[in-house]
Amino acid sequence: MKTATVMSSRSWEAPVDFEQLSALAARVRGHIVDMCAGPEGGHLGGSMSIVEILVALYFHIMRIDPRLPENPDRDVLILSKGHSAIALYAVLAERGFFPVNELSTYGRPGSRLMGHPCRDIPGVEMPTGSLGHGLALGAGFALAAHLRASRRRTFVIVGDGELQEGSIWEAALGAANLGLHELTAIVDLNGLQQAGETEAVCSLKPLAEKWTSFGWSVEVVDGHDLAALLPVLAAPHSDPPRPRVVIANTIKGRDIPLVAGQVESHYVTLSPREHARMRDALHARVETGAAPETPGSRTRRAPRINGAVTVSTREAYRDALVGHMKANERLVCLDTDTGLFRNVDFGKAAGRFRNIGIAEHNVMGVAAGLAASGWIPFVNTMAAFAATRALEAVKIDIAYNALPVRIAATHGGLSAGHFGPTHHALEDLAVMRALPNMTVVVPADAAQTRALVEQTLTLPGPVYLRLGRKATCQLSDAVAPPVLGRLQWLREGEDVVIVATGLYPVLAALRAAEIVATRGVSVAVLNAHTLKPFDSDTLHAASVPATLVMTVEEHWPTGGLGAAVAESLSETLPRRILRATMPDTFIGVVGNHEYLLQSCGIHGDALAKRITDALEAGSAAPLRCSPNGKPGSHT
Ligand SMILES: Cc1ncc(C[n+]2csc(CCOP(=O)(O)OP(=O)(O)O)c2C)c(N)n1
Ligand SMILES: [Mg+2]
Repeated sequence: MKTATVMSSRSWEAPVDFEQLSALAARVRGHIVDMCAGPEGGHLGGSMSIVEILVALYFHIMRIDPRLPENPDRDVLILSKGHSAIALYAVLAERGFFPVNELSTYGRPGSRLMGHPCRDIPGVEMPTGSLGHGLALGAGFALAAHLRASRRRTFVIVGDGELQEGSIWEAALGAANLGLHELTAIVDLNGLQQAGETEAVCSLKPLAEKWTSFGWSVEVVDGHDLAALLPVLAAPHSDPPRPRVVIANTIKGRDIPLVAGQVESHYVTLSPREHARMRDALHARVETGAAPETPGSRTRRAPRINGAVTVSTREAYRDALVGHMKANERLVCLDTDTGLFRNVDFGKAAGRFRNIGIAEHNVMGVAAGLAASGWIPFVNTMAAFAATRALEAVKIDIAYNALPVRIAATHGGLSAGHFGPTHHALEDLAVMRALPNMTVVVPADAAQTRALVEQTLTLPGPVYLRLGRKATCQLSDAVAPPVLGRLQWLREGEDVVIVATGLYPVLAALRAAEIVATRGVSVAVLNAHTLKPFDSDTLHAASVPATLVMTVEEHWPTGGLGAAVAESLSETLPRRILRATMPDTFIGVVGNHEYLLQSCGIHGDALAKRITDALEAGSAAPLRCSPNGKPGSHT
């Protein structure tokens, strides 16, 4: 096998062309700004802070060859702070892993460049985005090199806010104990996380001493100074051999006027004007391939949804909670650096809001302790992290003890859109339904969120509230308020019953009902805003005259709404059930929420086709209208 000899000839011993590296860094910054002007925007601040680190690694330090990405002796980089993916994409493209003009596809339907890195992208070693994973992954790559006596070096870039995750410190302890001296962690010490200053949220001080006490050798460096960075990163290992951490002082949003050093740089979607201003400011006169589309020129391949887009369920939750906290002194709000409550005025309830930091498992334990002491904690996190990373604490500390913790889980289902699979929550309903004492609620819109948050306030046990990300149209303008624990009738019908959960599945169900109604099939539509406890009474009443029941949800096939309906009907009223879910495969597609649902068949036309196909297949004669408007073969 060709190995080191065909690897990059670059090495620390080679002369450094600082001018070339600086020009590369400027080009990379230009690409980052361009990507933030795309339809979905991007994590600008944390990408700008690691530009020089990535340029130094990929263009001078790491032994890599884009033509041999699988070479077992290659050096490895894990971007543990995966939200800075656009910086990595820009550097990988410049380094030749894929064409530079592919960067203009970032975040768009059909692209492979999603909001967080995934393995389909040449040069990306491991998918990241859920913070706190990368150091353990890096330890694995380093251990692999140990086992085959390879010269491989492994680098892991972690955020300073990310250091609040307990898994980082388990990995740090473990790597030192394994003697992984070829492992280098680089802390992007930009002093900011999503919701504020890292020191204010959860102090890291004394940071160097912490790493030293975990058995690491520590170097502190200016993370934007290539002349300082290169020798530190190049040093093969410390003496005595230990894993090394490079604490790089950086500036979030570096070089970007108005937002440099500001928390506002965290995530931005640039208007064409802002984009032009930032490009000018960067003085980056570099060709980057296709120009980013302006918002007006986008084609949306989404289901047609009527109604003005107004407010998201997560904002409705936030506003409702703040109101309740002012009125009820037992309510506490625990945040995990979601940024949702940034600049919110809690008034006299201000002392009962705490940002615990990026520490989802920890926050569930804190919430359980508070609840056991008589408080009613609301925990804000993303659905993906609540249902998996924090699960053991949710199960053992909260659910088993039936404590009144409310888990407000944003970015439910596919609503994280182009952020990609690390941020999608498609198992959460199954997981939360499986836990004893848990109430599981999925409001379809803002008004339902307000109503259901209020109705859950007095529940003695825990509640899982699945929320979305972006503003949507509102269903409630046309329907009665929801009643916790009850299925909500949205449309009457007799031949088929569709039960849907979440706004887009509900809208798709209503559309499908309209379509098949034109063929004389009468369809009832029920909104399942409460999945547990499940309202078998209403389901059964609706299903008695029907021959077919369909469920529609943003979830894997197992354990969600389809399962709840099947469990309920199979006990006393067996019916044929069609489940519209995500396919039981990894969804590597890039696109916004609506596009992803469309590609998984959650839209009116696809559902209508499944219904008519099923009815035709189940009947002796093809589907035909009878005089009373019902299919003749289904009497
Ligand atoms: C487990 C997990 N929790 C929360 C988030 C949401 N999130 C994305 S970036 C971010 C802030 C990260 O701060 P830091 O590590 O300092 O990186 P920087 O923003 O400075 O690049 C948060 C909370 C996440 N991606 N993963
Ligand atoms: Mg930071």
